[in-house]
Amino acid sequence: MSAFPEIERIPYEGPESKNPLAFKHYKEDEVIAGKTMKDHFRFSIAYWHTFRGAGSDPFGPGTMDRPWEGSVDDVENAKNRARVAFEFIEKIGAPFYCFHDRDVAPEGATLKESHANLDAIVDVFLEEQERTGIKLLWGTANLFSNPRFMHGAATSCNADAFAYAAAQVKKMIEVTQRLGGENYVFWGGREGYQTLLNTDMKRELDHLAKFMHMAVDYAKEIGFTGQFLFEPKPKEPTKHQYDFDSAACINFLRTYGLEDHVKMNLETNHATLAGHEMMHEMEFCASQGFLGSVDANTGDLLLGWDTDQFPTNIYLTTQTMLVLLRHGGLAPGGLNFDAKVRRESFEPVDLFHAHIGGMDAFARGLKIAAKIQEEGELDSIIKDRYSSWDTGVGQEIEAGKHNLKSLESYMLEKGEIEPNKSGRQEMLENLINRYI
Ligand code: XLS
Ligand code: NI
Ligand code: NI
Repeated sequence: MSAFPEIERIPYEGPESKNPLAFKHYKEDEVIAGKTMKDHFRFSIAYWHTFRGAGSDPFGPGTMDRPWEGSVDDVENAKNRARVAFEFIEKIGAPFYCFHDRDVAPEGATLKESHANLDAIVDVFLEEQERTGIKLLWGTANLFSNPRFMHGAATSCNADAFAYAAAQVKKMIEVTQRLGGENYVFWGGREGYQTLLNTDMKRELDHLAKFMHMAVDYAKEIGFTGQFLFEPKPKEPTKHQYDFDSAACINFLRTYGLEDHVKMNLETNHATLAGHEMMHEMEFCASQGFLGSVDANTGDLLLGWDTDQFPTNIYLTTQTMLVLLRHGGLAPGGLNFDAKVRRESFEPVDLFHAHIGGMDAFARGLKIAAKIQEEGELDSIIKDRYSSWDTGVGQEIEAGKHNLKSLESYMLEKGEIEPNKSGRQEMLENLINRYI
């Protein structure tokens, strides 16, 4: 039985179409800058928002109308939901999906029961993956919802909470492997603190590193070859999350010898909460060799929390795609819509509008970024800006031929620096707008 009987697979109708249930720009097999759109984006649907998001907020309960949900949250209901999820992913035409263990199957009375519930749904996922060709971009474990994780999981003051979380991660790495998942994500959840008055920060950070090493070791032991990813977020739910931003995460990974095993999963709304533009986070990770995957969404600049909205801003998607084109893309990562419809958008069809909008916004961003890239104006301006490093003293410094003494002699003789050139920021902003 279909959950969306009135909706066909979303077609591409082109920029002139006024059909709200058609793509205007996303055409999966169109080749841009040497790759199909499907391969550029590797779009993924987030199970937790799209199939479990009820629309509750601190002021009221859920609002979502999801006619396929039964009245009890049991394994049968979860199996049915899994079929609905694949019908949706198929109709929207995304090649990937992502989930946390507890999104897909109800938690049992014991860990053993929870494992069994999860296995029952993974069986359905395997069938559906086989039937549709849809793949798992990444798996992860929910180590933050259950009250046992009130103090965190890997960074909890309670060693048993650490152990319980470890058991969940072991299971989810196995599940991710069974489903052929290409990545495994660690997002901090409650790994952080509310007050330093009760917190041994060093001990908590050491434990977090130990936890990640255990995961890396276990993956090796069972031959799981997916990429591990660490997802930065500065705050929420804790006041200070240890995975604050990519600079903090990369420092953590290097400090604890994890840098060869873990890359970053960057989320747009988390970047802005940390006071960065997404482009900053992406460029920084790329420059350090840590760009792994993207949780594509956007925040609301007037609201100071993680609103997880669908990306619709062409300027943002253009910037994102500029960085990705420059650095050769994301695979084995992808663009996962870690985004939810607003509480007021409670009908199932709203899920389609939201994802169509996000995919189209990225498709336009890609077309614009590819054009900018192809015509090369921006790149040549950047290259020219650093031209003093291509010859003379600049070239010599880069080649390691100088020290403070030799540079003093150089400057004493020369007396003053070559005149600076304008940064041309306004001209460059106009240039980008010309393409948009
Ligand atoms: C929450 C995070 C979460 C991760 C997966 O803010 O974005 O959804 O992506 O645990
Ligand atoms: Ni996320
Ligand atoms: Ni988020």
